[in-house]
Amino acid sequence: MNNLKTERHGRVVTVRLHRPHVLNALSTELLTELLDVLRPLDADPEVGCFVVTGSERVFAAGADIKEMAGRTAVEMAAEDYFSAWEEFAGFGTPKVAAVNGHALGGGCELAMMCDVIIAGESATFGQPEIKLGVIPGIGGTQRLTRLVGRAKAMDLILTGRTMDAHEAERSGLVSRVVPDDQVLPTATEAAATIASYGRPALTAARECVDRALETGLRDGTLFERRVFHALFATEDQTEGMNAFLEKRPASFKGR
Ligand code: CO8
Repeated sequence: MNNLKTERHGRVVTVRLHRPHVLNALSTELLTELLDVLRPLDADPEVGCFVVTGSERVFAAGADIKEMAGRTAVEMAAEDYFSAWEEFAGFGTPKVAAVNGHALGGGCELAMMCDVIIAGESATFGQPEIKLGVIPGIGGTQRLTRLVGRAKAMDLILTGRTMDAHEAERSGLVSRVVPDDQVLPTATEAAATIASYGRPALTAARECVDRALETGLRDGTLFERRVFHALFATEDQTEGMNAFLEKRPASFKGR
């Protein structure tokens, strides 16, 4: 494990990207390690939430430019370069990004693959790939546009400029902006709260919210209603509602 540091506290697993000499550039090796570490944890019912973070200076400065620079189009296509990020995006475990410093290119795209983004006041976000003669390639043109809208996405992607944390929050990219030294504590607290709830309801909520980005209102609300109905087949629904009526904390079992 050269590129990551992992800690587990209760039901929360925190993964820290650790390639300081290249500002946490997202190499294939780092991605492979990330997936190898998180895959078994994603299948572990005792794990309720992941926190992904970087250092005080940088979340991640994008894909590893040195690794990519000499590649040909044929090689990129043959390897389906970076398709493996889809596995990270698709993990069933909720993910909170704790962002200090730069979240650029693939770093911004990694944050957008998380369900919640907590950013420090000094964090910066952007998709500067145009400056390298390419475009975002890990979902940036799609996720950024869905999150901040076409006008802002075009501005960021075509100019390659960065936005500060407050603009990112106003634009709908970031969930909360907090003082820099509060990023990890806030993200960890949010993750612990999320991890205390039942997985069936969390999965339902995540799928319904994400569905809103992909479907019309009529289909989306129907999907939501059917999923809502289905949750009444879970023990967690019975427990959650009974606990409320009995004025006690709920104890969810994820069933
Ligand atoms: N990849 C590799 N090395 C990097 C990267 C990177 N993305 N970013 C920084 N580094 C290295 C630098 O080369 C430098 O190394 P060295 O010390 O050996 O010269 C070291 O990290 C420190 O960087 P700087 O000296 O540049 O630090 P500064 O504080 O001056 O600047 C910045 C910080 C502004 C973050 C600057 O490093 C920068 O602009 N980095 C590149 C940001 C970028 O362009 N990111 C997008 C990359 S492309 C991408 O993510 C999408 C790819 C899509 C893939 C598609 C697949 C199908």
